[in-house]
This record gives sequence, C-alpha cells and structure tokens, in this order.
Amino acid sequence: MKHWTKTALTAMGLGAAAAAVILAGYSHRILAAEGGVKAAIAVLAPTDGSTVKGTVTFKQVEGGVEIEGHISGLKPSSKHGFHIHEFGDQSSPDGKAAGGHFNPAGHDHGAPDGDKRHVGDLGNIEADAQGNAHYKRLDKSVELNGEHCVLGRGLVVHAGTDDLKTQPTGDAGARAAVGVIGVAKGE
Ligand SMILES: [Cu+2]
Ligand SMILES: [Zn+2]
Repeated sequence: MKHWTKTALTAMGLGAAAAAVILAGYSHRILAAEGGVKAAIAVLAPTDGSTVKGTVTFKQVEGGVEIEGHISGLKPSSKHGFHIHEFGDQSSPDGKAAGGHFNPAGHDHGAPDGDKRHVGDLGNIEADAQGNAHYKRLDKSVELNGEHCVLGRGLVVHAGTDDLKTQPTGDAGARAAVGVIGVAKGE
C-alpha cells in the first residue's frame, strides 16, 4: 500500500513537471503570437572628431512606436537631423557606412509627421544651451516588427539641421553620431 502511494505521488509529480514544461512552451508561443518584439534600443557613439553621444529607446505602444532619446555633446542651441539609416554599420569613422535613409516604401524625404516620408525620417533633435537634447514622440511609420521593422538599422544624429524637404537627405550635413538599433528587454 505504502509502495503504491509513493508510486502514485511520483507519477503525479512527474505529471506536474511535464505540465509545467508544456505550459512554459505554451506561454512562450503566446508571447510570440502577441506581436513579437516590444522594445528596442540604440546607443549612439560619436564619429571621428565629434562629441555627440546618447541613448535612444523604441517602445511598442498603442498607435505606434514611442521614441525617446537623451543626447549630449551637441552644438548648443541648434537643431540636428535625426534619422534611421539603412545599415546598422558603425565601422566608418565618418558614419557613412550607415548608408542612406531607411526607405522601404520608396517615398521622398520628408517631415516626421507627414504620411509620405522615409520610415527613417525622425526630423530634428533640438539642443539646449548646454548642448543636450531630449527627444520624445510617437511615430506612426517606424515598426519593431513587419515591413517597416527598424531592428538592425542604423540611427544617426547629424551635425546640421534637417530642412525636411531637400532630397534625399534633408541637407543635414555630416554625421555626428551613429548607433545600431537592437532588440531590448522592455518591461
Ligand atoms: Cu541622416
Ligand atoms: Zn529621409
């Protein structure tokens, strides 16, 4: 009798362990089915001769992706072009290895809140008198999954201002910092 009880308990224990394994696999699949990547991050590193650096996060929220960045070392009291470029390649000292603006839909360069724009067109960041900038906006073109997915692409801060109309670059000048957008843990 004792033996049978022990066997039954062992069997129940194994059953529970198996159920836990099955549930763990199931919840993993649910997470994947619920929309994949929820957050991303890019750490901006200065190009040769620049002091610009910072961190920018991308979060999936209702209605789009919330982009928030803190950038320092900028030319004070001025606007600086801010774009997602095609390549997540920081290998060149001038930042040019990042390629042109990320443009999967083949549109013209434009303002961040227009309907027709490069997916990479994030507008400008505005430096205060100390050369620090805080950027925060909800973007409706950038995606962390799907056709406009920006993971693995480059993030660039320019030395000059994006005029939001000159093709195809906004005439924003040299590249002051480059980062690569990677998957983040999120919350
Ligand atoms: Cu750019
Ligand atoms: Zn553009």
